[in-house]
Amino acid sequence: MNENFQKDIDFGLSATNKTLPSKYFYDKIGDALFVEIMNMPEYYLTSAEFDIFKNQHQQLIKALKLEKNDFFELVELGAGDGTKTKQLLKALDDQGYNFKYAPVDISENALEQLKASINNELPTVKIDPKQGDYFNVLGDFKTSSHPIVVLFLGSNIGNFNDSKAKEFIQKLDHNLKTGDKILLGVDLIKPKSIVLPAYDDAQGITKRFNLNLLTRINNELDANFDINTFEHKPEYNEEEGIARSFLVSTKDQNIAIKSLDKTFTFKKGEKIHMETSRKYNDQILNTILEGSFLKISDRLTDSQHLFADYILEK
Ligand code: AVJ
Repeated sequence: MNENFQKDIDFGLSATNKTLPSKYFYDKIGDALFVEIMNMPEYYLTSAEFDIFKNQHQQLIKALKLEKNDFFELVELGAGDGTKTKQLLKALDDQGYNFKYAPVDISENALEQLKASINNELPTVKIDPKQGDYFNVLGDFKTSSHPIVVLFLGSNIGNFNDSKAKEFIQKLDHNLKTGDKILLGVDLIKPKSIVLPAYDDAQGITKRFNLNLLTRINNELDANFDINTFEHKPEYNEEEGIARSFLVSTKDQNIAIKSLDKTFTFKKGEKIHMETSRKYNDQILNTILEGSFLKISDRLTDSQHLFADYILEK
């Protein structure tokens, strides 16, 4: 991990347009800041998707075309704390569906907490957590004879640019059988006046979330970023439907990263691209699905039409 981290940071800061991978936001502090983000009034994504899971679980179950007596597996990629999923699990369990829940997460700690909370709140739900990178565990599905439903919620796919999203969908497609499904949660394209505040909150939590990666580089790679010399600047391009977050250097400066034995030069006003958060509609999703055997079979949105959960069927 640390070797990849070091390589990725070096690669990103050496580029003409500096960039850092947002997947490295999530250390212990980053995880906690993301929980704060999900609770911010401006961050509508989490509550909108929760609204779907809370109020439309029956429609979800119907759209997934599940059979009561046939055993199936719900695999959740990047399960987190499972707040939304628990709504669905409870409904399935109450109605006597025969299934097991397999949350996949990189964080062993997150999985242990999730398992404990499921055992406590939904003791009759079978849970089989898998620790690892999404793709390491994907290989196991293909050989399974029972139907698989993959949950990939929270607009996590939004962090991929379109070619990475396509690659991800292709890999998923290769690991699924005919009839298997994906429940894909995405943020919908909408006006800037709604999207931008979600990444530029009044309390400055998202700013701390971005700056935390510089602190992480300081701590783990022995660097000397002064986080007070970087401003948080998110943008949203309404035509494209893409939000991007940047940190902007407020002065000319050199940053030394000792473990790389390198110095990086920043001009005043120079940006580091920190994160991409792509928003979707049917057309964009269909472009991503092109070349795979996956088709959109249904779509549920929250009462305000901010967020969508798509059902993709192979
Ligand atoms: C977890 C990737 C969906 O892009 O909206 C929240 C992460 N970044 N605020 C998103 C995030 C800044 C989030 N995703």
